[in-house]
Amino acid sequence: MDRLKQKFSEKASELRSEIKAMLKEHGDTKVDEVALEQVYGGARNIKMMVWETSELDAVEGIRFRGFSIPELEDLLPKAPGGNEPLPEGLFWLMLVGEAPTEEEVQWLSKEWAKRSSVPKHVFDVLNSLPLDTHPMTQFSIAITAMQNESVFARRYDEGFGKAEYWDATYEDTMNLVARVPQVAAYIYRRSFHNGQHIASDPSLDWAANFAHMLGFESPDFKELMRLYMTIHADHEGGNASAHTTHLVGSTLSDAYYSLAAGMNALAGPLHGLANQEVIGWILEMLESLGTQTPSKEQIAEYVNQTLAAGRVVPGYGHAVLRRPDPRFMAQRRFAEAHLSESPIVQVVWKIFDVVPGILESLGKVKNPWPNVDAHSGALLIHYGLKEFNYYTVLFGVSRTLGVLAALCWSRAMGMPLERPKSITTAWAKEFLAKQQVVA
Ligand code: CMX
Repeated sequence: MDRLKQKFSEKASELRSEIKAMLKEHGDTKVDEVALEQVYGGARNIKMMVWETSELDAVEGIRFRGFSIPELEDLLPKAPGGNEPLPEGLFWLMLVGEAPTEEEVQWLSKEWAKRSSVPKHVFDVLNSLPLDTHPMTQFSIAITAMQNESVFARRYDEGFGKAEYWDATYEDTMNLVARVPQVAAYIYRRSFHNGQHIASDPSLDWAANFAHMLGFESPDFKELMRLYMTIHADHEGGNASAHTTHLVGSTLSDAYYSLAAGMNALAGPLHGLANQEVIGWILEMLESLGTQTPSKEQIAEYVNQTLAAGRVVPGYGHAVLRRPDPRFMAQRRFAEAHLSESPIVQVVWKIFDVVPGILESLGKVKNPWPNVDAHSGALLIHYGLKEFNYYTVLFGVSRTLGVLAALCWSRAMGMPLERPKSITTAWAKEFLAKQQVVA
């Protein structure tokens, strides 16, 4: 058993016993009440699942195993000479709840490099798709195409027992995390660089190797990828990509099917696709205004036109957060350190000055502040990654870390099939009528 698996196994066995004892004593304790508007309103805020790897606070933002993003920036090991946390470190932290040492992170980089070979048929499947197939469609298909390699599915067919589910899921997770950068880079080079692919360099860390395979060699871009891959990885369990992965996984679909499903959820414009929408919207704005350096008044006018057309302002608002997203602020700090003079970054900062006031004045937007997607595109454009319909794949590569670490926990805890109750409107009316009779 490898060292991370061993550690995970020990932690999981401890927590399993704790949960068993807790449920035995307090299993019938109420932790929530549900109002009708929550049932009709996208299940906001209903506590109905367990997600060990991270927790979202509406005001403070995301905490990974209790650590905020600024804290992670201090806590997690960096690449030699680098300042940004290595995503390997975050994965380790999410999986076992302890920050790894430099040596453990190096071990993990090597372990993923060892497991990173993608079966040839996956590239054949990708090559059979029209070149203009959306990169997220290609990504989802490629993940599903790898499913024939699932250790979980094979061992399930062989008839293995429940107690071993987590072990096979760990193997699938490690293999998938190791492979998704290669798959994602292949999609990028085939779609936008005439199929001129770049071989992996296993001597690099996971994010730097991804940057290298995409075709970006500057040390700053590699640093950006380390930060990007860290901050997009997890956002507790209720967001659409995480929850979808969890739901599909709860049927004992393996990690490949579960991740592909989660990626299909990420591809929606109200979720991960917003990162492509943001930059598309900014570029449309600049073209429509006929300037690369719009004034705040011009931006405000364009925002009002967007709203008047019945569209949302992409990159702003959030179902849970009620302050500027710390993931936005982390990217802003990166931009201040590396590219504060970039014209497109300046535009993003001016939008940040203008949009919250306008959204607030509508009186209905619960969170007028920027989310993670408001900044990322400007950073990528600056470094030359301009094909913005690819951006959600970057988000997806990172999100793989969080949702699969969480799937390992769901398997280790023996989480059951997820099956909440739905109602009809007729049931709601009848229920309300009965309540009134009682009152
Ligand atoms: N622009 C315009 N209107 C907005 C808005 C925005 N950025 N954010 C919310 N609103 C509107 C909603 O559309 C809703 O309007 P209606 O009542 O007319 O339907 C109203 O304000 C209330 O919505 P809310 O409770 O504040 O927000 P929700 O929890 O329903 O939705 C989200 C959250 C993210 C879908 C929404 O803020 C949005 O559409 N934002 C733009 C898309 C975006 O950036 N998505 C990425 C989120 C991060 C991620 O998951 O990756």
